[in-house]
Amino acid sequence: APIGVYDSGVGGLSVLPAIRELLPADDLIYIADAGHLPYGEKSPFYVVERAWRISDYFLSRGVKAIAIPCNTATAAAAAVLRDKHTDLPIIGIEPAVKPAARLTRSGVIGVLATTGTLLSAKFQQLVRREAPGKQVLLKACPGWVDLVEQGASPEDARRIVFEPIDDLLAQGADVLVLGCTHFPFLVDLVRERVGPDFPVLETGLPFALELRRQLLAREPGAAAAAGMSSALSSAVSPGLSLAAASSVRAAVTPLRQ
Ligand code: DGN
Repeated sequence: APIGVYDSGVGGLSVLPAIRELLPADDLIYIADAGHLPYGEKSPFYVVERAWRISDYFLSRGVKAIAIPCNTATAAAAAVLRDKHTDLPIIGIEPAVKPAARLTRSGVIGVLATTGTLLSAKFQQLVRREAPGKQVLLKACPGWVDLVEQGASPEDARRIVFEPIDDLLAQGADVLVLGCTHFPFLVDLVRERVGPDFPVLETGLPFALELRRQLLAREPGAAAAAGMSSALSSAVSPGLSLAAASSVRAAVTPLRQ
């Protein structure tokens, strides 16, 4: 059976290399819900409604798991989906706040994500639980999602990416968390500003590890291989760029229903 994967557009494709590497033999159905973009600026109810509709479609295709490489949809809808589909592994993604709290020396962490993620109760609990005593600066970057989905001139792209980063650096952040799966496509521009050694974190790899762990746990006799930690974090996967986003966009058919 295939694995159902969805995001509000191409963002989830930034996590695909990690899924492919860990589960090379699995079939994936990817839905880029671009007709309903951007989730990040919609109400949680809207995002839950989309999750219901998309999960029903996945069930009609007989999926064995639903993977949600979208921080916004995870925050709004993963728990609701788990209640609705109790037999199905539902794997969500969340910003790398925990590894950031371990890495920071200044005690100031910059989190870039969507408005929906940053306002969610789930994210606020994550910060309270994993970064006590740290200063967590929040930057909603709807312009970054648009940039990945639509592209922009090089000057505009730089301005859109540099502005929030400069602000976070000026306030003392020494770690950046890319808390939206669209953002790893902008890593070249982020690196242009912060340099090669500055910690820039995302959670594609731990997400893929957790997906594999849950699938293996369901196969009799395979549980031993499943003991990977979901707390790992990673630097951004190589090979992602704005140009890569535009070529995957061309290959994706948006769901319009
Ligand atoms: N890629 C999604 C996320 O990780 O939050 C959100 C994109 C959007 O629709 N704003």
